[in-house]
Amino acid sequence: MDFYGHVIDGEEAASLSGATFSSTDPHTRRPWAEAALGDGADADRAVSAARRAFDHGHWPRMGTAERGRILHRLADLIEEHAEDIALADTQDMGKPITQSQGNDVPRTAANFRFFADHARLSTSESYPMDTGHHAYTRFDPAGVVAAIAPWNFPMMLESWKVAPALAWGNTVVLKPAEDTPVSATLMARLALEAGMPPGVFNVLHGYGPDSAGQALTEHPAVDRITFTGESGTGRVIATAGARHLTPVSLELGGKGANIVFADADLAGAVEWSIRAVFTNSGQVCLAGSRLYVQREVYDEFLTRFAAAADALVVGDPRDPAVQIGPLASAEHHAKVAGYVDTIAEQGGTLRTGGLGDGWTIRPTVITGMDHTARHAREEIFGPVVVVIPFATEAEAIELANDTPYGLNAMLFTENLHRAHRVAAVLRAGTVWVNCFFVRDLRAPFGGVGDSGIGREGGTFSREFFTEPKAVVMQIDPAADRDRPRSSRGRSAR
Ligand code: TXE
Repeated sequence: MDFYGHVIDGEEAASLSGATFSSTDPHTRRPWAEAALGDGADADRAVSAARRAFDHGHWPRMGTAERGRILHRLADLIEEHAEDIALADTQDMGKPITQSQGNDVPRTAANFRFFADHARLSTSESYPMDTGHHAYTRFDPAGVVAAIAPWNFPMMLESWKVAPALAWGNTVVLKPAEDTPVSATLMARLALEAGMPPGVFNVLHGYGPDSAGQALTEHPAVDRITFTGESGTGRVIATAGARHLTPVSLELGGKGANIVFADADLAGAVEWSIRAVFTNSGQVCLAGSRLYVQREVYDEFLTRFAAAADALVVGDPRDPAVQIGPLASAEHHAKVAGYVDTIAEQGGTLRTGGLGDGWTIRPTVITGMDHTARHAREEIFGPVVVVIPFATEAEAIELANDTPYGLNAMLFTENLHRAHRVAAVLRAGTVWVNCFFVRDLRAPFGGVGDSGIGREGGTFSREFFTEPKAVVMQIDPAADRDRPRSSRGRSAR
């Protein structure tokens, strides 16, 4: 089995304790890679390296163009190694290879390119003052960023944190999820090859509680914590951040409402709804796993939707024909299987799907279930959807908003007025109209309620990963002198 170490201060390293853990391939259900198992001492080593690189190194002081060149080179290398990286994520967590290669790797490279350019081209506001002064804003890097990532889109979600943090001149310690350690080490190796100075981008492997993750979030030398994962874990991490008043950005779970109105283009609604719930075998925080369909088209939609779900190819995720792979781990499979086993108990009917071979769950469509049932309220994080009819627009909005989550929602309609009207009142960080998963990296991304705190993307990432600073400069001493003594130096605004 190949070994994947921490990457600290430009060196690939074993843990100080020598401990390791293995990653299991969910298709074969056998270990396929080994990684260093970090603890508090390793976290301290990684944070200290990042601290030194920030306090004394060249990276935070480099121009954005120079940093950008290195980040673009990294994006090129990621594309050159697309096959290996995609296979690593697929073997680590079972996602179909067409998705890791067709979506995750290109989006990872795009994230590095976008944030490199965004930092370089970004402007800052300046305020000419009537007092003969001029105020302007600087966006100085925040310092050491701890990035804690989940396993569902390993490298892609890691890059969504790492790319803006680095582009804005921070140094980073990334802790990938324990289910998916491999691509993080690959990314750090490529960063060094791209010319990133040692200590700027470090990778620390290990678990969360009482392990590397917890130690990282509690470390006093960390200046920002960015986390994607479960809402409960988000609460623990927010508490850890509070101890040192470290700002946190939390992208947490979701239970996306997907509303199909009777005036929708039904073929399009079926196609997008299939993607919305079965992409990545349903292991997506944005999954449209509550599907509300207007009564007039309910039967027709359901017939087409269930047939399309049934037609999805389940199997070995390395086979390019396969659309649904196994779930990421035995534990996660047990959780999702628990929901499948209790469909009848919760008043539902299994329209199609159910348990598959090994750790797979076949695309599962549930009907007849009340909106208040567990399956319709809790984040299942698997290929399981509850389909519920509704009568009016007002009812659809009420059902969609009746959730502690608020990451995203989808709606399908051909009525322009309705599209804007409903999008405006849905309580969610993102609303997709007649589409799903389409992202503009300049737009805010994040959730409300139990789905998180803060937004990232474009200037929203800049806000989080920098310390905006106001500089006020006297430009015209005469203008200040001419003002009454009592108001000198005070803003006219
Ligand atoms: O998440 P965790 P898990 C949801 C999904 C899934 C459930 C559990 O419903 O079934 O969460 O998945 C690190 N201090 N999502 O257990 O625990 C951990 O090591 C510091 C939604 O994988 O949140 C890993 O790197 N770090 C989600 C990361 O947190 C800690 C994506 C995520 O693990 C920590 C994934 C601690 N105390 C799961 N505890 C989404 N929003 O997309 C854990 N970690």
